[in-house]
Amino acid sequence: MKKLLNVLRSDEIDTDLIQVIETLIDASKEIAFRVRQGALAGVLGSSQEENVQGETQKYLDIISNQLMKDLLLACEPVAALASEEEDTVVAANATGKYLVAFDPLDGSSNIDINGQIGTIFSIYRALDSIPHHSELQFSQKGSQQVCAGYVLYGPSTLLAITTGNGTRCFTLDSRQGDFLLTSDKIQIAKDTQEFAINMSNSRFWNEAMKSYINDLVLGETGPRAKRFNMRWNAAMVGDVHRVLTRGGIFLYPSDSRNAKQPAKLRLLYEANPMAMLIENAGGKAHSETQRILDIQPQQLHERVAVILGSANEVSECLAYL
Ligand code: AFP
Repeated sequence: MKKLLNVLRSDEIDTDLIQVIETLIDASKEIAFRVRQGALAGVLGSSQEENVQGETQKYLDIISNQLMKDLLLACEPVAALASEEEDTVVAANATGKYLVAFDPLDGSSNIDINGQIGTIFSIYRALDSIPHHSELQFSQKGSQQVCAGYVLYGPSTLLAITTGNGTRCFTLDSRQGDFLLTSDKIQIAKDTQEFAINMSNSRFWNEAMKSYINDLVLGETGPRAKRFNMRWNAAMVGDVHRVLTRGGIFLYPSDSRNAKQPAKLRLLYEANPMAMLIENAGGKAHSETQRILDIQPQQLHERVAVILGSANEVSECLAYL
């Protein structure tokens, strides 16, 4: 089986970008080790700290974020980084060419229950026209990403990655410590009978979304005339990986729970990287109003509604909206 490094080299990826990707992979291996140690490594439970999102930080959130920061700051080609756990942009190397945005540990609510969690990353070229540590560096549209990926800490440790020419999946061979190519050029089925949404929020959705989901639940007895199944991992990496693997539609729509915060998922280090992976696998990724990769970011930690997965099913959903 091909090793990740050989695949990247055969794709003639810029050597500096390969160095950034390798640094992210090294960090994910360290995180994977601590995740698998769990309670034995004393990394479970919550700190007394809150992050910029107003969320209580799990110890593993803090450890994972620090690991990623330490390794990326020491990686010459990295100009600046942005993290779900950092209030603002962190300047790295003045001569760096790349920006890295990441969610060090997505699915934190799953940590203490041994559920699926993962690391999501997104890489852009630094703009020479503005200072590297400026937040404006990260106001590039998702379509400007040069690389996007996630590492899923599940029964096996998987890497899904794209540099714009298809989405591939690699599996960590823990004996050798290499990620080996296990799925090349993933193609998501255009149709599906499986949806993923947190149904407990249904009374807070807009009427169009309520109608769309209601018709999925009606199955063969309703206008869709086919039965649907439902899954919800409460970790985007797990739900997106299932969609990449066997199709489906994943939704986190806007809702009225908090007028100041109608959406939950973050554009920079959740929606955009996942959208690049999904589109490179033949799927679609939209907010409720536009293609996610076309969104002009306004704020570093802004949030966006997400509807992604099997192309025809996403189109069906958008028709309701
Ligand atoms: P946490 O990292 O705070 O657990 O949030 C995970 C997440 O951002 C995304 O990975 C999930 O799809 C979504 O939130 C789950 O949200 P709910 O807990 O509201 O279902």
